[in-house]
Amino acid sequence: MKDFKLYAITGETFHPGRSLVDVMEQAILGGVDIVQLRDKSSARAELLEKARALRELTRRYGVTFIVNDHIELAMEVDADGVHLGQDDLPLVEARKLVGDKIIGISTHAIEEALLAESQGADYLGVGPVFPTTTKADVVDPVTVAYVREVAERIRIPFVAIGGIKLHNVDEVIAAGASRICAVSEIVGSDDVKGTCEAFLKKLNG
Ligand code: TZP
Ligand code: MG
Repeated sequence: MKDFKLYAITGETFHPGRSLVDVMEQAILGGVDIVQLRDKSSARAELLEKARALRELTRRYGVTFIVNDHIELAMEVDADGVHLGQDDLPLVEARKLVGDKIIGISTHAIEEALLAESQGADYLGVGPVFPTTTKADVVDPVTVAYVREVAERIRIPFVAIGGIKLHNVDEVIAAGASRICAVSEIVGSDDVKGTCEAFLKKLNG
């Protein structure tokens, strides 16, 4: 997959009154290179509409587009890939459905990371690094110790996620992360573009 540094996930509850496409466009203008549609509440028709709109937006800017959970929706809109958690369809089964599209896997422990790598994941999510309220039923924070362990033992790209803010991202980078994902800090910002630029400045150190 095309390499990336800053990964933004949608979170519409963080930007009431601003449209999904406008907010994600600001993120792209700020330098985000992956956009993920993550939406746990919309019905299928609405989800499809959002996926189509974000596919059009990301294609226009040459940005990678990932759909969370919904493999067949990802195929329908020709997303670049899917992101799956430990309780979603197993990677080996998902691979049969998506072919060479990107598969990202959320991991919370090194055993999960090693397994996903050996089964052909394209990238790993590593988190939640810090406490977060963005995700319901989230597992306990994995802390930067897990980031460090993954940085030492995993060869495929990984992205740190969960409670990452401009004020704590330095710790995550110091632990070995060179790719960062954030939801609330980016899409809930009054200055989405500026926040992304500030993250990238830190990542480019
Ligand atoms: N997966 C692990 S933590 C998380 C997801 C989707 C939410 C991260 O949101 P935030 O607002 O950046 O803490
Ligand atoms: Mg999932």
